[in-house]
Amino acid sequence: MGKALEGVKILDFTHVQSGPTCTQLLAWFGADVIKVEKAGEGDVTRQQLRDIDGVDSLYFTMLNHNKRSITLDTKNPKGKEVLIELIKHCDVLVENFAPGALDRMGLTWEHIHKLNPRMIVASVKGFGPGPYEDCKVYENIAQCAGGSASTTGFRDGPPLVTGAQIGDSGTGLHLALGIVTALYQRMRTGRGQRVLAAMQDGVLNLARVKLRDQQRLKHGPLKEYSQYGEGIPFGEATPRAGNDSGGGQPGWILKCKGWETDPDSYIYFITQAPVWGEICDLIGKPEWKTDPDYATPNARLPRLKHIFHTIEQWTMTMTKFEVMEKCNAVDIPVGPILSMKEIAEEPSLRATGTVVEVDHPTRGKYLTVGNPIKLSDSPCEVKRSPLLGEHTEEVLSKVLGYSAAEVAEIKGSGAVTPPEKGARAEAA
Ligand code: CAO
Repeated sequence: MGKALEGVKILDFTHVQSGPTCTQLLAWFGADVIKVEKAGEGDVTRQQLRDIDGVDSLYFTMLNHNKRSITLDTKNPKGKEVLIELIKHCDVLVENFAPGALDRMGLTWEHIHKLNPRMIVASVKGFGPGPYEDCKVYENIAQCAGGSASTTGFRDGPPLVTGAQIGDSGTGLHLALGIVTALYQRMRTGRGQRVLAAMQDGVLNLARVKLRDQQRLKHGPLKEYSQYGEGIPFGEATPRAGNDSGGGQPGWILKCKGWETDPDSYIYFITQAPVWGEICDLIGKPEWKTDPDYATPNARLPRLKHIFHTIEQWTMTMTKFEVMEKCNAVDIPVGPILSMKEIAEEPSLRATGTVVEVDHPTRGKYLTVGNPIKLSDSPCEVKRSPLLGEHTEEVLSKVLGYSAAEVAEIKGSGAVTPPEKGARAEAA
């Protein structure tokens, strides 16, 4: 069976997390992703947060599956020549350098467009055009500037960042959609275009419901926020909402049996209106079904704290999985708080390829997150990340068509470095 993006060649000039997330997805869909890394050093994450000495970090391996790696010093004249050849051969250039870095390499949009009018140039930047466009940005800066941090956490505490990498991986996802959209448009126009995904914009897109609430505030208090029931006035901006649900069905995180010793013995419980009767029966409060203080969603809004406290007395008598079983049996939406340990060991996630075990020549076996998007006609096999420069010769000769003498000349110029030992051993 073929792959959706078979035949698409990506010049992957990305590093750290945001860009590599995007190109990894494209590789999983079948694109040939050629990662260009600094000669001798490679993507900085190869060495960051290392758990095993001398071995590519999990940070790197988990973001760079199914790619080929070529080392190239783009500041060396011969290296620049090779880069230009890659631009001519590829369909998409993806980069997430600091603002201006690509221009400083002499690769302005105008120049790239002249070299290859079909090429799509896709960039992640911290901010879009405006006062901050020249700033370098990392994950948590984007979470703060995109409105997520100010609306995350508890009302009486400081703003909080989330564990989900919505600034980096979230923006990588946005960029990937931009790229396939531009490829689709290119089928009609024959022309490449620029694709920009700014991290601030990506986070704001994911925090869209909080901008919704900002505008609703003008018309009165946000009744589904628990501070309403507690009689605490709202300020001028969307407040932090603790574990309140961001939608129209109130929810909260409740303790389950064992919470005193297990930090993840909790469940998210949603009091969805259509199953209110079932909730009342389960928790032993059948009278709430007809009591005017509890019978309708509006009547319940000022009493949410008391309601969730009462439900919690029931959830605390069972494990989170027992609560889930009882609630799902009558269609009440609940979500167990799963630890990363539980997720790593969950057989159903292994069965679907969402959690995958991969073998690596220098690291051995490790777990990774596979492709979360499943296509029925484009199966995804997760292949280990490349060693630094593992495919340099292969790309020079097979993709760019350099002769053996030309490859030797490029190597002699210092534009590329020899592949890592492990890569040589594998190739032999
Ligand atoms: N050969 C030679 N030089 C190379 C090279 C190569 N193969 N690849 C990159 N370089 C050079 C660049 O030309 C640039 O040099 P100059 O500054 O002299 O022009 C330099 O390496 C480093 O690029 P950088 O500024 O992107 O790297 P940094 O570590 O200083 O900044 C980061 C990192 C992430 C803050 C910045 O890249 C950034 O803001 N990116 C955009 C937003 C983003 O993606 N942030 C998320 C990062 S986490 O996912």
